[in-house]
Amino acid sequence: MSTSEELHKRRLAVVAKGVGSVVSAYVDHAGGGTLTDVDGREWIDFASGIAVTNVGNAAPRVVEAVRAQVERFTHTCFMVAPYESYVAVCEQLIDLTPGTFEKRAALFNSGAEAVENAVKIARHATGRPAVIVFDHAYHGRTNLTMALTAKNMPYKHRFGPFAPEVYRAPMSYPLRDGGLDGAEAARRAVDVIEKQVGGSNVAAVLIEPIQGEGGFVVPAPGFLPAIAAWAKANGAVFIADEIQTGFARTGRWFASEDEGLEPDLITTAKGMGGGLPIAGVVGRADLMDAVHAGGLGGTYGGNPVACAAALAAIETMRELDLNAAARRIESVLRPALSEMAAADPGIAEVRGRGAMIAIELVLADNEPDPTRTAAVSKACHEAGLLTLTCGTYGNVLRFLPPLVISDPDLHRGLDILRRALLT
Ligand code: PLZ
Repeated sequence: MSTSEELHKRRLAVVAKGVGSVVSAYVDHAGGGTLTDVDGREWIDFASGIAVTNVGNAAPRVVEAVRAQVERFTHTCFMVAPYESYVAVCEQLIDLTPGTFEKRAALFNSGAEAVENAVKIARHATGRPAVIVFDHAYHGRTNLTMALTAKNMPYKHRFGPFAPEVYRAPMSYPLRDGGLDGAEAARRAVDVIEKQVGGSNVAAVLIEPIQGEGGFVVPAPGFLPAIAAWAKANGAVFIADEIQTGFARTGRWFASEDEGLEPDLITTAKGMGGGLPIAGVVGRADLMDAVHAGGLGGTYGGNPVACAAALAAIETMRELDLNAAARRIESVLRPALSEMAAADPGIAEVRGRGAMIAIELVLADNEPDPTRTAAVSKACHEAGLLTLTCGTYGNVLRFLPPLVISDPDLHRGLDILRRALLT
């Protein structure tokens, strides 16, 4: 078998440079809270493939369901010849998302595709053009979702022109907005929307309840409900992008639940598929069903193998109570990180919820410290802990362990981080 070094050489000759990797160790197998590379080295996984393997890697139920499904049939295209598992995944989405109103769902392949479709649905249902997004938002890499995403490098640089009718409002970012409370931050955003766009032009307000790539930004309490109330009062569709926060990651099925939100539409992906590519849009039946037959779809959307994996992943989340597991992970991570922050003036904040926790690294006066962030992350990698960075300023270290990670692995990871912060 090839070593990581050999594989990396082969890769450099054939894989486009635009596709990066956080580490250059090549994976051989993975399970629970660890990855093992082809050189036999074990890594503690604080990344979950970017918040995907909530049920762990190669989760037994998922493996079995996928195996059984590929033996029956791999693909018929739901738009050609439908099958039960697609319907069953939609039933689960409707059951698990907040809101007791009548709902419908549709399945896609990726988060970006789900976001694109949520916007299509909102525009079609309202007959309006404008989409409101927020500072630091991340919604994907396709043309429309690049427009919706805030950060230029690496996501948008020289990839324009971007889709029109996308407007950006200020986010509630307690560490960096002068301490506005939720209501004040919402007023500031609404003022921008009303003055620069006009409420009656707005098809949708799209927001991550806790921002992911943008820096694990948790808006001040009251911000999200106020924005949702404004959308409702103005006939705009409130879309929660729960692609990163969804499926038990934050200790609830969806992060929207924490503030009692009932979004009109929710986009889901990542954790729902247990590692297989599947995404969904779920929400109000009147909006979803406004679109004419044939208006939504795609060759692979809700592929039967991915649907089987999703059903097995959801069953695993219920069976192992992974919402409780995410809260337990927070109860280990948060105090340990807070202790590190108390001893280290370079850690401005510990924030997040459940198993979606981050630290923001700064210099004096809260100036972002991306250099140290990259160095700490690299030191973690060298010691065998897989961590990710994020944030508009590249100065946030985020922790996204699989929800089935063991306590010893969590503590081993924290020990590595503690040492890395000293480098
Ligand atoms: N919305 C909130 O977090 C994906 C992207 C990593 P896709 N986040 C990881 C990268 O550098 O490409 C994401 C998200 C939120 C949408 C998406 C997009 O989901 O499945 O990557 O298309």
